[in-house]
Amino acid sequence: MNLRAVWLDYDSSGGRAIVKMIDQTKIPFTVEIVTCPTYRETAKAIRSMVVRGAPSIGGAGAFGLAQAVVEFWEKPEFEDRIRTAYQMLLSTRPTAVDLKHGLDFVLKNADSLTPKLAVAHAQEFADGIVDEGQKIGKIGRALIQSGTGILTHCHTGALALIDHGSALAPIVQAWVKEEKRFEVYVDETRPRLQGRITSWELGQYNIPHTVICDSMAASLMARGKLIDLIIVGADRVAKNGDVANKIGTYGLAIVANHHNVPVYVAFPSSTFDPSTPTGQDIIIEERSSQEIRMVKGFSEDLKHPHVISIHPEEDKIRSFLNPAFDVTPKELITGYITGSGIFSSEQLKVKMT
Ligand code: RUB
Repeated sequence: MNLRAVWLDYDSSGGRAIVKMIDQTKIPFTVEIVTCPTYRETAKAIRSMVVRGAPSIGGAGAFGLAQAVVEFWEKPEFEDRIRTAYQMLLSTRPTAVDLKHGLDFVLKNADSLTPKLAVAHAQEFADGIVDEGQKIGKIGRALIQSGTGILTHCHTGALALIDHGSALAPIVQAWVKEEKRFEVYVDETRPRLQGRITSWELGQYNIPHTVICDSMAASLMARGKLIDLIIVGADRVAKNGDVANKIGTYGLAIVANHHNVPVYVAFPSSTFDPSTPTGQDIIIEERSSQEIRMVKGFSEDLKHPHVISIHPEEDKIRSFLNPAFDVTPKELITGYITGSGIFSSEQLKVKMT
C-alpha cells in the first residue's frame, strides 16, 4: 500500500487545504479515500472513526488544525476561530492523547504562526510518527523468533499509525524483512471489530494469521504452546507506565500474566503522556450503544456492505454499555516498545520525558 492513512493536500486552486484519509470504516470491504474540505469535516471523520488509531487520530487532528489556520488566516477574529477549531477537534476522541499532542504541535511558536508554518508543523508531526513506527518495527522484531506464537488486539498497523504501525510493525518487519515464520492470532475486537483491519493489513503482506473472537484468547493460552507473546498498541501511556488501550486489553493482560505470557506495548512518543500521572487519571471514551447493537458486514454473497441489528433497541429493561478503552496497570506489562528502545516502566519515565 503506497498511501498513508491520512495526509494533507490542496484543492485545484491551491488555496484550500484538504485533508484526505483512507476510510477505515470500509475496510475490509473496499479501499476508499474520504476528502475533508474543512476542519469541520475532518473533526467529523475522527469522531466517526473514518480515521482511527491513536497516532493517526493525532495526525488527522494536526492536519485539521492546519486546515483551519489556512481557512481563517487574515480573517476577522482569527484567534477565536482557531481556538474554536482546536476545541472541536480535541473533543472528537478524548482518550488518545496523540490528538492533543498533534494540535499543540501545530500551535507551537503560536506568535509567529502563519498558514505555511501550521502546515509545516502538522507535516512534521505526522512524519515524526511515521519515522518512529519504522523504528518500533526494527526494535520490536527482535522479540519475535521463527515459531513464536503472537497474539494481537485491536488494530495497530499502518492505518493506525499513519504508516508502518506500532504493535503490528514488529510483526510485519519480522516476517517481511527477516523472513521469520511464526503464527499470528488476531483478536476480533468487539464491538468495532478492528481485528478485521489487522487481518486485512496482514493480508496485504501475505502474512498467514488466525482470527479469533476476543473470548477465545484465554483458552488458547491455557492450551499452552500456542501463544508466546502478546503485543498491543496504546491510546495513552500515563507517566507511571499504566496504559489505556482498546477495551479488552486489561483482561488479556491478566490472563497472559496468569499463563506467564509476556505482554509488550508498542507506541510512538506522541502516545506517552507525562502530564497524566497514572492510568486512573485517563478519561475513558464512552461510545454509542449502536456500536454494540449493529454490526457492519458483507451480504451473504460477500459482494455488498451490509448492516444488521443483533440486539433489539435499548428500552426500559435493556441497556448497553460501551467504554471504548480500558486501563492496564504497569504491573501487568512486561515492556514498552518505543522508537528508541524497549523499556521497563521505570525507564519509560526517564527515557520519554
Ligand atoms: C485504537 C486502539 C489501538 C491503539 C493502538 O482504538 O485502541 O489499539 O490506537 O494504536 P480506536 P497505536 O480504534 O478506537 O481508535 O499503538 O498505533 O497507537
